[in-house]
Amino acid sequence: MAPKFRGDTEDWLDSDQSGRRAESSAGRRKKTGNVAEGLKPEEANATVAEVFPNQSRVRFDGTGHEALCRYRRANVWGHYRAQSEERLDEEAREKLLRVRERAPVAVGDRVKAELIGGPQSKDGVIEGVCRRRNRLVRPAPARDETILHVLAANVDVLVIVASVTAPEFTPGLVDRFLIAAATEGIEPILVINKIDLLPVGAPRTWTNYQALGYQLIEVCAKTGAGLEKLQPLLLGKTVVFSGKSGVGKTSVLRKMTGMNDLRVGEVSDATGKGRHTTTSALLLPIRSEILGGSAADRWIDTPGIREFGLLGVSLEKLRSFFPEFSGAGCANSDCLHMEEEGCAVKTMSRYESYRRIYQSLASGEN
Ligand SMILES: Nc1nc2c(ncn2[C@@H]2O[C@H](COP(=O)(O)OP(=O)(O)OP(=O)(O)O)[C@@H](O)[C@H]2O)c(=O)[nH]1
Ligand SMILES: [Mg+2]
Ligand SMILES: [Zn+2]
Repeated sequence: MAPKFRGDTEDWLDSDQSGRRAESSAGRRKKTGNVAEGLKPEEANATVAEVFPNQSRVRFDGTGHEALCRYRRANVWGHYRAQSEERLDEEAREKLLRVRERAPVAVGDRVKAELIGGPQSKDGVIEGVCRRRNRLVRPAPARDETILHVLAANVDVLVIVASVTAPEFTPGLVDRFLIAAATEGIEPILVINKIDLLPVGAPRTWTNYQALGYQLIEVCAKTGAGLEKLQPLLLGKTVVFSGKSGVGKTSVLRKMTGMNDLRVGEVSDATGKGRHTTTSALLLPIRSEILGGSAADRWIDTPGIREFGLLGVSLEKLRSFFPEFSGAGCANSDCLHMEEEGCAVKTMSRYESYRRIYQSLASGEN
């Protein structure tokens, strides 16, 4: 098994490339310019299925053959930072030029790969990467700088998984995911799992999302209840499952695909400490017959996260991600809903979430 990321951003660089780290950022920027365009979509022949420090596992179109690939550095180096940034405002773009992605590709990236040594070979080289349609990205705190952690690229649907209990439902992470999805043009679906653990008559604190117009589905991965509503929304699409650890992302995927070899968080050893949870984003190897012959082969499981920092969201823009606020009738249309007198938003259901995100953005924490 390939080694895991140690949090070192440029694990994937060979020594020649590492030498360039010393260059001024301006010099580096210039170097990235000429390869940032990437491949044309029709030049790609594979999708990145899993990313390791110095290589990635890719899955070839058509055959489904997989190979562990290193990077053709001249083509891949420098490409990775310049993607989907035109969507961001200038301040955010400037900031992005100063941070780097953890790896040159992400799960879901479309690439051109070549096998080394015959069609059955398990080794290859990534020759180039297509420009991304979008990406689900968060700043990941590293030693003394911020690096970007791209959870997945070229995503149609983000399934935000939360659970009734263990861990308990909290709106903070949900709202951050909703903002990230809106920023990148990804359709969000909120899935509340472990509905079997909801005591009779207990309040459903998540129903306000439905009232706000978000797609919300209550499910039970244990029995499969509710999954018949979820599955049709995901067929033929690139879907990322994200949420806190333990909410049941892998369990839901397992139940929907019948892939029982996917690892879920069961306590497995004698001391009760060993948990087999998802450790890296993974494009599931869904065989077409599993889902009735559809092309739904791009479902991505991700490891649980505790925090999701936002990129490219200014304080002024933040309120636009809470569209219900605009109908609240604040006296002042420029109201940021923080210190203003007569603000009408402060009693609304997502206000607390808004205030927290505003404060963390204002303090530079994303
Ligand atoms: N009661 C109940 N337990 C569930 C349900 N779905 C999942 N679980 C349990 O919740 C635990 C965590 O499930 P996972 O599927 O590993 O959760 P995950 O979100 O993939 O976690 P990470 O991989 O760590 O991010 C396991 O013990 C599951 O058996 C459910 O619908 N009901
Ligand atoms: Mg998991
Ligand atoms: Zn206000």
